[in-house]
Amino acid sequence: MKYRLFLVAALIFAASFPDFSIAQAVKVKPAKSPAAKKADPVKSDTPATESKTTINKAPVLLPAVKTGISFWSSASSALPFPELPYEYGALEPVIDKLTVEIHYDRHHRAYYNNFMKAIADTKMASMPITEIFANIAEFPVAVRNNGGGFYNHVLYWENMSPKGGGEPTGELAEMIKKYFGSFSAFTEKFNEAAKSRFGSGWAWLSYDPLNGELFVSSTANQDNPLMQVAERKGIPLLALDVWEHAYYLKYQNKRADYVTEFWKMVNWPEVDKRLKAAVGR
Ligand code: MN3
Repeated sequence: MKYRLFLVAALIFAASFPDFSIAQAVKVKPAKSPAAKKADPVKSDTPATESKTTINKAPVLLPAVKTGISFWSSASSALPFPELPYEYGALEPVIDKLTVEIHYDRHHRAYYNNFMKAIADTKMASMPITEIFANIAEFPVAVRNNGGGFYNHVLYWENMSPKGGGEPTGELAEMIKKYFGSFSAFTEKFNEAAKSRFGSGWAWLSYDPLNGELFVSSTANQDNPLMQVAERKGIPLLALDVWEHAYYLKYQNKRADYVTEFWKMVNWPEVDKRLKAAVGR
């Protein structure tokens, strides 16, 4: 029933933006109430990104997260800063309380604040963030870095849970087996992507709507698979932040240990929800 509503909304949305692919017509959930808190902008550790501008018109892909597709499909300037879905110390001992607090309340919030500043009074203010990502080569690098930083961390926080860990079940488990051979082969591939990303960046499990495959990739800085500049584009299902700020206090230079421990926190039901929304079921 609600899917019919989603479809209508998606069609209206698509009609408003004729350049969009209907691939965006994925499920919409109600957005959480805005909970943006004011905070002093904190200096971000976002580096200048070397702008590799491969012009390739990607379909606009709307990912599904708890914050909902209606959340991401609204005008970017109207997006609130989502609340952390648990307490700062909830991921201990895998990720320590101070790291989560600094990471969420300073780094993530700074990306959000800087993104809002970068799009203010521009045509981007009224564009959904996914549309900005799909055309990212046209926009200033501050939008790429801070918009990516804002979006990526929302997925990261939501794809972890104090009750996380174990293995996925159902369709997600079946697709992982189909495309990677086994769950352990998948985690090995993902770990390798996370560990071998030179410098700062992200590791991803994504769904490719063009052929229905799952794939693992990594991106530099705050790029993500929704961006026009991504080597392989898809709908992000699982995100792992491998910037040093995500793990350094506890793990220091041992990124591999952080990556290994991450699996204990993965919120598989959330990842499964993203898959279902991406596939369109
Ligand atoms: Mn981070």
